[in-house]
This record gives sequence, C-alpha cells and structure tokens, in this order.
Amino acid sequence: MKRIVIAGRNDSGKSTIVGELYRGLKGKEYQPLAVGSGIQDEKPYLHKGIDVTYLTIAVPEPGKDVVADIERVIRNHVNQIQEKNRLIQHARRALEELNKVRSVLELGNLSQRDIPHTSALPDVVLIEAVGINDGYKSAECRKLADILISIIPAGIKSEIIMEQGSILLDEADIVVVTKIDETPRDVSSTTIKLLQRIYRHKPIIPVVATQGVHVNLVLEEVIKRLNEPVFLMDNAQAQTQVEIRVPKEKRNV
Ligand SMILES: Nc1nc2c(ncn2[C@@H]2O[C@H](COP(=O)(O)OP(=O)(O)OP(=O)(O)O)[C@@H](O)[C@H]2O)c(=O)[nH]1
Ligand SMILES: [Mg+2]
Repeated sequence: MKRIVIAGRNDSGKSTIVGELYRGLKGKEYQPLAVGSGIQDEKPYLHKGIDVTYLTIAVPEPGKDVVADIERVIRNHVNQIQEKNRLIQHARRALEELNKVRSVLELGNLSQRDIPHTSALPDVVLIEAVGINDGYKSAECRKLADILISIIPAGIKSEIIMEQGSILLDEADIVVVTKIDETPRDVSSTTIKLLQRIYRHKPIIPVVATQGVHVNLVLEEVIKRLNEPVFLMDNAQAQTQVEIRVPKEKRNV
C-alpha cells in the first residue's frame, strides 16, 4: 500500500489537505486510510467526512522508530477491518442457516437487513506527520513516504525556505502553498516565486485548502504518481510475495 505523507509546520493546513485528498481519492475509486499523528486529529477528520472505519491514529513515542510504529498501526488497522468483515460474513452465514431451519418449521425468514455490509480494504494511506516548529528538517517523513507532500503556509518567512538541510522541501514530491487567501498578495507571490526558483522541477501548487481551491491539482499530481510504472511494478511484486507467503490451507478462505 502506497503511503502519502503530508508534512509541514504546525497549523499550516495539513489536516485540511488530508481531508480534501481523502475525498478526492475516494471520488477516483481509491479507498484511503487516514492516519493522524495524535488524538487531536480524530475530530477534525470526522468533521471533514473521513469515515471512522478508515481513520486511525499513530502516536509516535519520542525516540522510537516512527516508521516502524506507523507500519504497525496500519497493519493493525487493516487486520481490524478484516476481522470485522469475517464476523459479518459469519453472521450472514449463521442467519442463512437459521432461516433454513425456520423455513422447515414454517416460521418465516428473518431479514439480513440489520447485518452491515463488509468494508473494502484500504488501498492507499494518507499520513499526517506531526507538525514541526523549526524549519523543514524531518528525515523520517521522507523515509516513510512513497509520495511526500510538504505544506507551506504562504506567509512563511523566506529565511525558513532558504535554510540549509530542509529535507522536507528538498525531497518533497509535491509542494503545496496554503492560505493564499489570507496572505497579502505580494507576500504569497514572493513565497511562490522563491520556491519555484529553488525547486524548478517540482510541482508547486498554491491552494485555498479550506475552500478546496486548486486541491484538484494536488490530487492530479498524487494520482499521477500512484500510477507511475515503478509504483505499479512494486505493487505487483508485493502481491506475488503475499501469494507465496500465504499457506495453502489459508487460501480461498
Ligand atoms: N484561510 C485559510 N485557512 C486555512 C487554509 N488551510 C488551512 N486553514 C486553516 O488553518 C487552520 C489550521 O489548519 P489545519 O488543517 O488544522 O492545520 P495543521 O497543519 O493540520 O495543524 P496542526 O495539525 O495543528 O499542526 C485551520 O483553522 C484551517 O481552517 C487555507 O488555505 N486558507
Ligand atoms: Mg493537523
């Protein structure tokens, strides 16, 4: 499963972008799993229409390996969905059996209506990284991400963009500049031009995240990367490996 990491400063608009991308990806027939970086993310995600089935939280402990921790959280959450699906299927089968008996006894069938449907498994992960205060220097986000999106508020100081060793900017796949609606025009324009000058070959996309303005451009860039041949090849390989690892008796379950 490809991991899209949304990283950036505190209050820059990361959660808002996660919500927008979740909706956009769903609209394109993907099923994202949203991973927040703290309990405070849960309520805003639900508010943004992220289904509770596809929402989880990873709280990395200081000093612990964030990447491994998030992998564990994703695995656990997918297992939970699978386990719930299994229970639902059991319930359906049990009810069918019961209805057979009821029909013999001429008692009439009970409805399956109250049993929920199974949930599709997520096929892509949206991870909001912990907000950072000092520059853009978090190597972990790059390690974690197949697609790294760095969020920069339009009003940011130019010195921060120009700092040495800003791995989140240097290595971002997509740079999103937020809050262009509430930032004076000359300031936004300086930020965007500076980014374009330093990162000539990166998509740099100014948005009004809260109103969804230009978020479709971010979505296009994400989908382009999800469809890149190298990604597809990775997926095919991962699937073959899973096939090989599944013991025979567990197949066709
Ligand atoms: N005007 C305006 N407000 C925005 C924009 N993007 C986000 N906001 C607002 O900025 C505030 C912070 O947005 P969040 O999406 O919570 O930012 P965050 O980076 O997730 O914040 P933390 O997780 O606390 O670091 C919220 O009040 C948003 O409504 C934007 O493009 N324009
Ligand atoms: Mg947030």
